[in-house]
Order: sequence, then structure tokens, then C-alpha cells
Amino acid sequence: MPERETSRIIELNEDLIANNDNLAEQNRKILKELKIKSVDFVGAIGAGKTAIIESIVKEISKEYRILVVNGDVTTRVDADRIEKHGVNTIQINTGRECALNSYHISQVIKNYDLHQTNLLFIENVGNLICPSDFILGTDKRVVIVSITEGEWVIKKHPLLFKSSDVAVINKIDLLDVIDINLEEMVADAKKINPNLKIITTSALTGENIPQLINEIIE
Ligand SMILES: Nc1nc2c(ncn2[C@@H]2O[C@H](COP(=O)(O)OP(=O)(O)O)[C@@H](O)[C@H]2O)c(=O)[nH]1
Ligand SMILES: [Mg+2]
Repeated sequence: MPERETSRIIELNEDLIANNDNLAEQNRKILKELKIKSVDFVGAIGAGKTAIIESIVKEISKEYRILVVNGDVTTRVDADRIEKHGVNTIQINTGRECALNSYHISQVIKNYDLHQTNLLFIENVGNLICPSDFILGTDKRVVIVSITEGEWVIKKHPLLFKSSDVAVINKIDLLDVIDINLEEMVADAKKINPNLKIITTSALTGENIPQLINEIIE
């Protein structure tokens, strides 16, 4: 490919990320004005993002007025799972985009009356790469991986762990049957981002879900 075309692609990409960052800052400001705490959950398909959100809302839906935004390429399966717990949801289908971006969230803010909401959970599109570049303007980002993804999943995806505040290593109920070194996974995450809070969980048994709740809703 000629050099000029390559540089044009890079410029476009940088513009896209800068625009996303600016809009994310606007989202952050508006959510703060509305006194809404917000969390962006990222991670691969099948890591347990929806299951973790379900186990959190089961615990706290009486204390908080929660809205869950579910991002997926297609279907509203996840939103339906969340709504079974009596929590309001908005399903965003991105079509072919592999991450939500701050424009999606700005549209939620613009089109939905958030005055009744004090906690916003966003389940990002299942992907360990794309969301790294696209912050949404939330207070926290939680990256969820599971032990069934193999013990190298963290060191292979450093950018997502750098852009997160909390790392969840899920499905620890399967530790007896999956041959992985959990301590090494924790060490990998700490090495990539020493500021990360790391919590090992089971959405199935509820193990350490209260610690996760404390961490994200301080
Ligand atoms: N054993 C076990 N299964 C889990 C756990 N969390 C989620 N799952 C299962 O893993 C599958 C994917 O979970 P889901 O929440 O849909 O993942 P998502 O794609 O990240 O939202 C489902 O069959 C869940 O029941 C867990 O902690 N332990
Ligand atoms: Mg899901």
C-alpha cells in the first residue's frame, strides 16, 4: 500500500479516538451532574459479564435504582436475562461494531429520562481488544475474564487491563476441573497495571460478589 494512504488511515483512526474521548468526557460530566454512578463491564464473549451483573443486581436492586445498558452485535438475550430481576434495561445492537463507544452512551443520556436512575451498568460488546480504545465516560471500568479462557488470557490482552480499574477473574467454582495457575493470572494482571483491584469470583455460587460490589460502588 502506498505510504500516503497508510498515513491517512492512521490520522483517521486518531481522530476517531480523540472524538470518542471528548464525547466520553461530556458523558462523564452529565452523569456526575445527575449523580449517577456508572460502571463499564468489558470482557470476552462467555466470560460471565451478564452473569456477574445479574448476581450484583440481585443483591442491590432494592437499594439502588439501576439501569443496565447491554451492548451486543445482535439479539436482546442479555437484556432479557437482566430484566428478569426487575431491573430496567436498554439493549444496544451495534450491528458490526465490536465495542460500544461514547456516542452510544450519549444517545442513552439524550433519549432516556435518567432522573430516576442512580446506578448505570453498561455491559460492553463481548471482545477483549476493541473496547480498549473506546472509553465511555463511566466512573469505573471492570474487565472480566474467566479461568476457562486459559491462563494466558490476561497477558495476551494488556491494553484492556491498562484501561480498567478492576479485574475480575470469574468461574473459580471450576478451579478443580480446569488446569490453570490462578496466582499467575493475578500476577499477570498486577504486572500490567499495578493499580488494578483484582477479585476472583464465581457468578454461579456468588463467591466474592459482595467484595466486587464494595469495590465498584464505594
Ligand atoms: N461455572 C460457572 N459458569 C459461569 C459463571 N459465570 C458465568 N457462567 C456461565 O458462562 C456462560 C456465559 O456467561 P454470560 O454471563 O452469558 O457471559 P458474557 O458473554 O460475558 O455475558 C453461561 O452459560 C453462564 O451460565 C461462573 O462463575 N461459573
Ligand atoms: Mg452477556
